[in-house]
Amino acid sequence: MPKPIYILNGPNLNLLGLRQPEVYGKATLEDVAEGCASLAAELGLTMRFHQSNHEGQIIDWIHQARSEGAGIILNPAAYSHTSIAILDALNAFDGPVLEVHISNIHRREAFRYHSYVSQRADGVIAGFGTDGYLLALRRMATLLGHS
Ligand code: CA2
Repeated sequence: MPKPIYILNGPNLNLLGLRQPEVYGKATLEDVAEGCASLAAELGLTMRFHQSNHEGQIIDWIHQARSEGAGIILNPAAYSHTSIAILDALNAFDGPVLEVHISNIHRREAFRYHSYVSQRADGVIAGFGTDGYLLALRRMATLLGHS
């Protein structure tokens, strides 16, 4: 059985589609999970899709992916800009890591310009709305030799 792609989402992304549609769009996180599941199946991949508002939980999923995951797609949300702990966890993971941001973090407040996670990411997608998750999955398939 091939290992799944871990698609991890950080704090407040459970509110996706419910508030600030002008920044993050109208799709809910459940819509994003469904879109990812159907594309993953098309690409011959399996996935585990998670969201947490807690840094330690995200780190625990990254640790789990060390033995159970083929790759990680991560929208760390605000932890992108603050979390050396998530960077350290990702540095202990051997497979591909892709970072996704729904909004273009470089066209927003200056405190969003820097992401600790980008130092480990094999690629970064920002400003493509929730399509960024699908683009990241396609790239993940290429990196894992599934396309
Ligand atoms: O653009 C992104 O995907 C972000 O990772 C989203 C984070 C933000 O802190 C990053 O700078 C960029 C915020 C996620 C909060 O999501 C919400 C969605 C709807 C309503 C309120 C928050």
